[in-house]
Amino acid sequence: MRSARDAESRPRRRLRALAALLAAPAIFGCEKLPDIPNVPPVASFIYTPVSPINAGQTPVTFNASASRDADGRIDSYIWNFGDGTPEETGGSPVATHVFPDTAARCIEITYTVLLTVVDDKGDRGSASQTVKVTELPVPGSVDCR
Ligand SMILES: [Ca+2]
Repeated sequence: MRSARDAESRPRRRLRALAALLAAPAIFGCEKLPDIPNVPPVASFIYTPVSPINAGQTPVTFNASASRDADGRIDSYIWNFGDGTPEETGGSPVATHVFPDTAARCIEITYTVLLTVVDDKGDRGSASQTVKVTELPVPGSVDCR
């Protein structure tokens, strides 16, 4: 008697399991969490010295340590010094740069330095600052007069 009942209920149990399986996507489909969007990094930097910066002479240290990524980390720092030199990419937040000595004399040239930081998800953030570079007088001459 017992075995007969078992035999009868087995297909019914299978049917119930199948129904649950088919219903599962409908029940859990709407509960599937959406992908959490990445928070892009925020770029920030300082540089020293600020003045005087002499063309072809003064090494300027740029420090992007204040850059942040709220939900991850910054993998690379891309520096565009705005003076025609190639972009510099590195994993360190600190870069040193000497602005080129151009043919110009006795003037101040303003360059725009652009920093782009890339986080561990490949998203980017940028910040820029202007840097004033002094073109010195012709070598040998005392001043610009
Ligand atoms: Ca991020």
